Amino acid sequence: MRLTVEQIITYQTEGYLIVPDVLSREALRPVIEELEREIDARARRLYAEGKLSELHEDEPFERRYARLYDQCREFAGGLDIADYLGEAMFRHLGNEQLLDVAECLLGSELSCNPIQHVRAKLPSRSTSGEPDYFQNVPWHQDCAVTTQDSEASEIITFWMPLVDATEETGCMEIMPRVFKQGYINHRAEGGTTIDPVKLPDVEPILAACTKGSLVIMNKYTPHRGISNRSDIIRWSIDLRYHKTGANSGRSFQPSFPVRSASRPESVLTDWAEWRRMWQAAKEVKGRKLHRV
Ligand SMILES: O=C(O)CCC(=O)C(=O)O
Repeated sequence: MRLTVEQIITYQTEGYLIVPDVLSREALRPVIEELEREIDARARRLYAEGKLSELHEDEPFERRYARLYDQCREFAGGLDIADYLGEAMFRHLGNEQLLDVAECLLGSELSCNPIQHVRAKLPSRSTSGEPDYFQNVPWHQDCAVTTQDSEASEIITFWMPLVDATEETGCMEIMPRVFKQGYINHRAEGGTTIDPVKLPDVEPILAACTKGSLVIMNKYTPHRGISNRSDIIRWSIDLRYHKTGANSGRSFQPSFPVRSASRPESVLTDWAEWRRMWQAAKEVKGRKLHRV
């Protein structure tokens, strides 16, 4: 899928664009099945350790993780992209449909940025009283989670839900046009968040979209994830792309070419190599990931 000129102009003037139905259910299936296998393996491990009394094997992807978390808080964490480094997820980073869209905005020399997450936003009834700023992300600009030396880089966020993202399940809210102001000061309290004194007085839009759609954002676009009032998990993946050669904002983590018109042989297709790069990066502890 290519973006239309109108969509490109909307992105360039609003600082965000919602593109419906970029990925089919079939295209998302390998990533979902891989996550299901990870969840199952972890459930069996905790069950063997006597920390779970029920495996909830019949629960679907939209519910199982929450049922297991309800039984054992240890179930949380460890399911992010750089934690389990799965092959289906690696292939997803280079998905041709996503790259066709990215190429419309960034050109044909594209790298996958290492700021990449899978999020299981639990129903808020499961987490009451336990603030989790990875699940309920407060107002921020994505540039605040990059190092300052990447200021000149265009880093574009690709956010995609693995279930329908609605006001009830906890989609994102976005402040349109504010990206034109550039970086706004952030604070570290309550998650990396825009200084409340500096928060723009702009009516946000609700970025509701169906499974397989894409929310694209400029790195200066303020956004937040609203809470999940439904009884299913709001699964999503957020990726970022930049032009090959630009500073990624995380130079100590692996970026790699995913598309190149000039040097197609430079594209990384070796899953094992990607794993090796991440494992080496994770050995180095104590790096500052956010600007504040
Ligand atoms: O998934 C969410 O609810 C928020 C995600 C987010 O803020 C981001 O990807 O930068």
